[in-house]
Amino acid sequence: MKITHLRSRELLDSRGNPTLEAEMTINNQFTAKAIVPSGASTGENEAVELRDNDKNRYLGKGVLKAVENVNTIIANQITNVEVGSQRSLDNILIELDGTSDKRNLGANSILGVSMAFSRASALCKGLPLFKSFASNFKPILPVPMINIVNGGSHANNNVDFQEFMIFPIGTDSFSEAVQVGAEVFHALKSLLHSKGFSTAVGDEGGFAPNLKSNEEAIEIILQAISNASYEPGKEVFLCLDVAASEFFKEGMYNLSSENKVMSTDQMIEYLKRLTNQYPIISIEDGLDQNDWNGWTELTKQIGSSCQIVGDDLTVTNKVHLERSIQQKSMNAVLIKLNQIGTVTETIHAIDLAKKHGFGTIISHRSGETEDTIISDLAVSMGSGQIKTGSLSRTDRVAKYNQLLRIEEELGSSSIFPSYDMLGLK
Ligand code: 2PG
Ligand code: MG
Repeated sequence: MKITHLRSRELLDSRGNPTLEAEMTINNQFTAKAIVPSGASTGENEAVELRDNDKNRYLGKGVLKAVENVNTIIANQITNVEVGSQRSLDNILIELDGTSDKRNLGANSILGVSMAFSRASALCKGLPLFKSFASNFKPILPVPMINIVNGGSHANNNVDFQEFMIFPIGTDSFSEAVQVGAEVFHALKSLLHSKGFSTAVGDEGGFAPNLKSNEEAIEIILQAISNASYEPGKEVFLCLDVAASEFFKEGMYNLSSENKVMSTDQMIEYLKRLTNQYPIISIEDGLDQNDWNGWTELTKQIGSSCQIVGDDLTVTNKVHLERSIQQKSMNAVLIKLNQIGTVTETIHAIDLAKKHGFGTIISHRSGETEDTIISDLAVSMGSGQIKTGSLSRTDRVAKYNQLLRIEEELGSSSIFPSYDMLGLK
């Protein structure tokens, strides 16, 4: 495969911030584009997203330098070069950048090119994208973690936890899970409206009502599940992204909506009580990204009955993932392409996690676009789970729609995971 053309441009993401699109042609014939997402509650150890910091444009958030890096440095290096595989392309990009966190060229420049290559090379090989990432394909659709209430740094309300999600794992297919999710979403909207709460949505399309506490959010979601005629803990479970790094200050967890300032042990007790009281099947970033000992204790205390997911802790990076395996810090990992910056390193993180029996959840960022590569990646890698926001806002719904298309294409051969298959109890 010869890369015959590469160019990049500045577009906007779902928050109205600039982001980078790369467009690549292979063999003068197969052209594909890819757009890079962007996070808000980013982990300290994520690969570096290059921004212009020019206050005269887009409040300093322009990505023209990153675009320029693709159009010059990267294009000069890879245009008219034969590239055998995703891995060899990504190795070229990693070497060209030369830093461990991609701060030279920017993870956004590198990832845009890496993702565009995934698409163009799949076209070239005549493979659907959802069959093109893993060497041995199994037709597994992911169970969606559907965001329905937003808090933390994704919303302008008093709720401390960042994401409250529903997990329709007790359904028979991906399309049924989406249907159940949408019915609960609408039931929640009516319920919030009847209680006089705002039904405006946050960054990921979930509602962002001004609830008094995290538990009030859980209670109201459980009510919405029942109102939609489903049974919490049977068809539909709850997942949380606590995003605890966002409210960890000077060694303490500050839950301002609940007027609580807690130590690590108290935070673990609090999360444990929530999992005992409510049908919570998964907790992401329950503790701060540097509270490694706390994570090991949290996993020891509740990991046998609840999925403990690392996001800021592991940032899709093999080094941190290896540490979490050694220290038994968690039993599942969130996977975000732009945390590490190439498709190959993302695949390696998924493979490593799977090898050690960890769950894998492919994830969007809070700043998204119409790009749906994560849907294809989730199926191709057989991740079993995906987190891609709510069932509103086109940047989120686009991912669900892509998965519905893939499900249709796979037909009766498609598999929708059960609790056992995902190792959940
Ligand atoms: C997260 C993500 C996505 P952000 O914390 O898991 O939901 O948020 O992209 O802002 O880091
Ligand atoms: Mg998270």
